Amino acid sequence: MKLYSYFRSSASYRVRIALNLKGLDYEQAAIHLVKNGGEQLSEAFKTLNPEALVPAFVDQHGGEEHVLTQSMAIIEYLDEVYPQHPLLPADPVSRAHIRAFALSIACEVHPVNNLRILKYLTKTLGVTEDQKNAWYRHWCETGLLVLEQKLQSLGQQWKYCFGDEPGFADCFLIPQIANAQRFQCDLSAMPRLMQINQHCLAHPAFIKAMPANQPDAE
Ligand SMILES: N[C@@H](CCC(=O)N[C@@H](CS)C(=O)NCC(=O)O)C(=O)O
Repeated sequence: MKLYSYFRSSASYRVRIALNLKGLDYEQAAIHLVKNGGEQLSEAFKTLNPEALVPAFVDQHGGEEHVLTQSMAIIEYLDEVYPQHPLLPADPVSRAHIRAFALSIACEVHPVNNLRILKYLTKTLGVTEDQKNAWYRHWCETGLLVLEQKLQSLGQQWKYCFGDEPGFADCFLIPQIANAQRFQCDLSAMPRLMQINQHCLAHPAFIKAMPANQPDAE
């Protein structure tokens, strides 16, 4: 199996965590999102993923090779095909809550702060660097604060988001926190998220998935 990724890409980071939690061996192909005008925009990469986004994931299943895209679809595929260390519980209500948590990151926080959006703000709309960073922090802090409140309202002292084993939600949360810290977001009102982050960053699957530990890290 092969993961097309960029060390700093949080969507790729989600998939790396899931692969590592399942103990799967995978090859990585680096797609540099900045160098060479953005390698995700190359014709070669767009034949794999016409959306020009990482990650893309290649795996053999049913005797054929498949190219999968969209981190959540890839992670759900991994969970369905490789049952070791299940990422989602069996109970439909818990699954819905956990997916909602992950979707808050994947659909509400991440897309408005993606590289191409930030580039459009500065290069096309003439927004300053400071204004761009304020935009980033606003959407990231707003989205993460809701997740902090959700977890606090559960009143649980689990080690990870939804239990004492890391799972689906943690695959999404940790990369978003890494991005938030890179953009110097204020996370002081999120003690529960920070506690989970600390636990995850001490776990071997997360350590192996960290941007700094990737072959293409700069
Ligand atoms: N919803 C997609 C998002 C993928 C995505 O936005 N990837 C970013 C890196 S985290 C990317 O490739 N950005 C390239 C660009 O903005 O040009 C997923 O979850 O896979």
